[in-house]
Amino acid sequence: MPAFKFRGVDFIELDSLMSDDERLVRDTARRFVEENLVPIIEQCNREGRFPRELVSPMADLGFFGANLQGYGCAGMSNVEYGLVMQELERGDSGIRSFCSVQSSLVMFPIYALGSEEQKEKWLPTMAKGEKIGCFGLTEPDFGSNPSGMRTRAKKVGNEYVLNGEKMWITSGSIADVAVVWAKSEADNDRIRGFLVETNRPGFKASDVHGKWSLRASVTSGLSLQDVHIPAENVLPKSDGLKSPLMCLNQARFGIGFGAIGAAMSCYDTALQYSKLRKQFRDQPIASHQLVQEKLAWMITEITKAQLLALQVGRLKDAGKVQHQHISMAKRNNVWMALECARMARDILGGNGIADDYPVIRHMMNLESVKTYEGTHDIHALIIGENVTGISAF
Ligand code: TGC
Ligand code: FAD
Repeated sequence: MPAFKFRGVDFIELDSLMSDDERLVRDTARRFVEENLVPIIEQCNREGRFPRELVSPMADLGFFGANLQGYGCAGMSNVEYGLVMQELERGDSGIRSFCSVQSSLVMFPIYALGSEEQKEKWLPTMAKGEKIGCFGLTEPDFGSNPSGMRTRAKKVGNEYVLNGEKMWITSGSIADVAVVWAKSEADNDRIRGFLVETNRPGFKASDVHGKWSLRASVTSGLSLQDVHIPAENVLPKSDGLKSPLMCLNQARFGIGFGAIGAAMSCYDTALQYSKLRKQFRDQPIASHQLVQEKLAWMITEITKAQLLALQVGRLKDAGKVQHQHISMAKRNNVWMALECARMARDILGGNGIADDYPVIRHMMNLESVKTYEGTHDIHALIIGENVTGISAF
């Protein structure tokens, strides 16, 4: 069980900027995490086990495809969806990852780029958590630069035949369906999205072992060797690299909120610990100026991150968000959370490296979050390109 009970972090009455519905969604997700995830997460992390038993209860709360309308989805606003991500990541980045992939990287492309038949077939069962999805963009030789991908789709009669390798795929080996991005020979090698049922001959998922980060999340390599899929499995509205990037906007937005959750967990743990731990003249370490400076830095940066995420969410709900806004939220808030985790780890001293406290797990997880969905530096270049008009990739 956790050392301290989480008390929420709201320094400047941010709750007053939220509607009753938004607070209700946040508090419901918070209670779910407190009651269901927090009690088991350290053990899952030790065992390197994804807590699959939480999929159905998360579905019951409408977490999958939460900000999509119809097809059994909850129809939440983007801010509400972000707050769910924040609370899940307060529990563990790996569980938020699962939800990001299911919602933003599999259900969203089907919703935005799919045919009516594809939507009817997949969205209701995915919303219920009965089917699980994964998103295959990254390849062994193409991470930050997915446009170079080698995976290919060849049209043969009424089928496509897919060949290629994907790497670092969240939920790969537990997925029922993979959204695979491939160059389509029939479309002058334009990148298109394909729905590949994972039980098709020639499809193989092999888990990555030895991870020191996101241990409660499944990460796999995918191999596709002459995988035949019916022609109707192509996402009809997918066209070029902008299609997967559109999906990444949704997931990066969720991370912009999610990382705040991990930071809040680290800050609140460090604050409570610092008031109890005594060193020198029987005084709590919270009474030392250097410790206070760290706590002040953390609460200030968390507050700035909360404002940034909320405004980006408001823009998204108003249909005005630009992808560079989302890049700023992802980049800043993950960096901020990782710095908070490192400072909290420091404040906990030796206890900071043990899983009696959630801090070291968040710190290790956030190293992945800094890298996936566009690395910290790639997002700097996206913002840099936007403000200068010059691409520096
Ligand atoms: P570039 O020429 O700049 O763009 C190609 C086309 O896309 C358009 N575009 C976007 N559209 C929508 N949203 C965005 N964010 C967009 N960014 C660009 C662009 O206008 C262009 O459109 P058009 O009409 O001219 O074709 O492409 P580039 O090859 O130079 O690359 C740009 C770059 C580097 C920003 C992009 O490749 C990139 O974002 N790289 C990072 C890769 C990445 O984020 N991979 C993530 C993999 S999935 C993952 O990590 C899941 S983790 C899940 C979890 O567990 O939570
Ligand atoms: P590289 O692209 O090789 O980058 C290495 C370093 O070089 C980075 O510091 C980067 O910033 C820097 N760099 C690269 N290009 C430039 C440049 N032009 N200028 C300056 N610096 C540069 N992918 C999926 O498709 N689906 C998933 O579900 C998924 N889940 C993941 C889960 C985990 C746990 C992890 C770790 C990754 C996951 N990924 C997934 C892959 C992830 O998106 C990539 O790891 C990420 O995009 C970076 O690619 P890379 O690892 O190949 O690093």
